[in-house]
Amino acid sequence: MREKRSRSLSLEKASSRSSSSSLAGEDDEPHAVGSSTTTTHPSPAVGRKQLKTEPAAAAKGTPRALTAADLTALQHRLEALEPPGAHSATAGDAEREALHDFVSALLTQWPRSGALLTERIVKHVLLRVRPVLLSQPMLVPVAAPVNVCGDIHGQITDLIEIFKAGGIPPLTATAGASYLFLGDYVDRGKYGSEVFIILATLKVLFPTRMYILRGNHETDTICRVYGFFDEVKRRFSVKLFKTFTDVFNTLPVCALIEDIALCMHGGLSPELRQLRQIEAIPRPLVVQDTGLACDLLWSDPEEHTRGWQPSERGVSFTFGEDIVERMCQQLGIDIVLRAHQVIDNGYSFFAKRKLVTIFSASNYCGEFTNSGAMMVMDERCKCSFQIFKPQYE
Ligand SMILES: [Mn+2]
Repeated sequence: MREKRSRSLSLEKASSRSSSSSLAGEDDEPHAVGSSTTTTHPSPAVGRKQLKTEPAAAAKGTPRALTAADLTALQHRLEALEPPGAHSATAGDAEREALHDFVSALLTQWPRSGALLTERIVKHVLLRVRPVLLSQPMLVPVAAPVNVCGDIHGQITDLIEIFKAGGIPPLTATAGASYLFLGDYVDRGKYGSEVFIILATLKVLFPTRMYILRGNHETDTICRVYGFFDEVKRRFSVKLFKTFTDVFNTLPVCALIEDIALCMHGGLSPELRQLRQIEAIPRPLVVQDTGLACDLLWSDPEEHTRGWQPSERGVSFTFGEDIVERMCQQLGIDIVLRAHQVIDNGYSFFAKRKLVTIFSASNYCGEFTNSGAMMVMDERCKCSFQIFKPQYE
């Protein structure tokens, strides 16, 4: 049996604007999730705050706004990095500092910093992150506090807004929330390379503060249809696309937050009986058209249905509220957190708040008017939502 968990989960309906306002004045009535106790703690302010850490460059006294010369100097440092290999199994201090400045520049100086993303540095980050991903389990344990984000799909400005709101993970292992991304970093949007490389670099720098799950788009065959293959071929090379997919095949498919929240990109699977089955999925994994891993990446909840039904996607299944309730009980979890479906308000509840869908690409593909959302789970597992209104570029 699994250990009795010491934490319970509570959800708050809350939202904030893309301005610097906090939650004050919003609906801060706490709502219980499942059988857990409703807390009466005041809502934490999760409005747009300052970054929890300054970029490394700023900490060292250099100006925050990098000049063209600064960017060129950083590019030279990146180009000079020794390729990962037998002589550099893990990143040394100088390399970590260069990677930190690289990711800080991408997040704070975009789009000027886009030129830093050369084939050489992309390959470097991909070779570095793969062993980090493989060193952690396929069902990766995550501690609260944590910010949980859904689909990004190459929309780098949404990713930048997320980190502005939640802070860039600090170098220290103790302060600030971790991040968990639920997959679908690439395809559709223009900047899949930037989005994935930013997250992969943060994974290399903060392996226990940054978690990236696999989405159904982190797959060779899907990328060839929905844009990422063309993006990488046009901007870099077909060879580099293979390096990307070698990393995709090592991404974990599920996370478990504080033993109470099971997280994946798509949803549940009729084959899932015990969490151990997820841990046992071998890597590198080429996702098949059916089976447990396929369902975790592809399935959807469906209102007004019961049981498992064939999905209109042509892959995997939909599941009703009865399935969520039964599987929460069977697996010993309070809630399922997933992404995979565009939602007007960025998030939505299902099955009496036993399942939450989180979608983080606002104004998705320029075709939807949806907001993006990030779930903010504090150290007591109290949850609220940060909403990102579309910016209509
Ligand atoms: Mn998806």
